Amino acid sequence: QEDSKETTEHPANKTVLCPEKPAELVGFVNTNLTDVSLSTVEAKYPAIQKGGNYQPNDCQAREKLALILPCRNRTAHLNILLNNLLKILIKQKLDFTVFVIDQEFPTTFNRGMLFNVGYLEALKRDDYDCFIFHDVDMIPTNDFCLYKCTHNPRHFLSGVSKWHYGLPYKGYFGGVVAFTREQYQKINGDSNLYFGWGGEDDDLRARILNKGYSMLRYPKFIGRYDTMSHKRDSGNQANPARFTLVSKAKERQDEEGLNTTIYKVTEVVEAKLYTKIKVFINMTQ
Ligand code: UDH
Ligand code: NGS
Repeated sequence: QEDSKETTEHPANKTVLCPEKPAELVGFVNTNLTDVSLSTVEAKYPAIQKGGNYQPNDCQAREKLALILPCRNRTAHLNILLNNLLKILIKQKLDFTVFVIDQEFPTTFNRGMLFNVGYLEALKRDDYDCFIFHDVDMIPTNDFCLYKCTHNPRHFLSGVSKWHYGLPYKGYFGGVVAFTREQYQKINGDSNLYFGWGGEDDDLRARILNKGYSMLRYPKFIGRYDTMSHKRDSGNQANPARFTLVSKAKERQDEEGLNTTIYKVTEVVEAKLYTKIKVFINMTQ
C-alpha cells in the first residue's frame, strides 16, 4: 500500500522501486478465449516497444523478465494469450520482453530445447534476471498471479480448467514455469532430448529437485488458469522414449542440457509485441 501511494504521488519518478503488488491489481479477471487478430491486440498496447519490450514509466521495475513462448503453428493461441496476458503484466508494473521461439519443420517438436534456445537468445540481447517459460494455451485468470522470480523455481499452475481447476498429478511441472538466471544455469536448463510430446516437464522437475531446489506454487485461487482445447499437433506425436529418458534425468543432468544446446537461427522478426526467433534443430544430435 505504502509503495503504491509513493508511485502515484511521483508519477515520473523512475528512482522509486515499483510496488511488489500494485494497488491496481484486483484478483480474478475475466479471460477472453475467443480468436483475435494480432493487429487488434497490437492496437491495444501502443506503450509496448518494437520487439515486445515494455518498462513501466512511473517506477523502476524490480527485475528484467524474459517471457519465453515456444510456438509452432499455434498463432491463434498465441494471439489469445497475448490478448489476455499483456494487460496483466503491465498492471503488475513489470519490465519485460516477449520472445516467441518457433521451430522449423520437419523436425519433430522439442519444447524443452526451445526453452534453452529462448534462454540463450534472450541473454544475447539483454541482461535478464528472470525467465518465464509459458505454453501459449495457458491463460491466467487472476492478476495476483505475479510474473516474477523467487528463491526457488515456481510452477504457476495450481489448477487448470481442463482438469476442473486441479492438476493431473502432484508433481506436474508443465505449462508455465519461472526460473532466475542462476537457477536455470545451475540445473543446466532443460533436456534437449525430448522430441515429440511428453516427459520433458517431468525431466525438468527432476533436475530442480536434484540440485536442491523445491517447487513453489501459488495458492489455488491465484494459480488458476483457463485453457483452450485442441487436437494433437502434427509434428508433436507422443514420444515413446520419454519414460526411459525421464528415469535417467538426474544422471544426465550435468552432461546434457543448456551446455549442449545446438541450433541454427533461421529468422528473427522484431514484431510490435514480440521478438520472434525461428530455429532449425537437428534431430540426430
Ligand atoms: N507447442 C507448439 N506447437 C506444437 C506443439 C506444442 O507451439 O506443435 C507449444 C505450445 O506453446 C503449447 C506447448 O508447446 O502450448 C505445449 O504443447 P501442447 O499444448 O501440445 O501440450 P498439451 O499437453 O497437449 O497441452 C497435448 C495434446 C493433447 C491432445 C489431446 C486431445 N484432447
Ligand atoms: C504426463 C507427461 C507430461 C505431461 C502430463 C500432462 O504423463 O509430460 O502428463 O499431460 N509425462 C510423461 O509422459 C512421462 S496432458 O494431460 O497435459 O496432456 O505434461
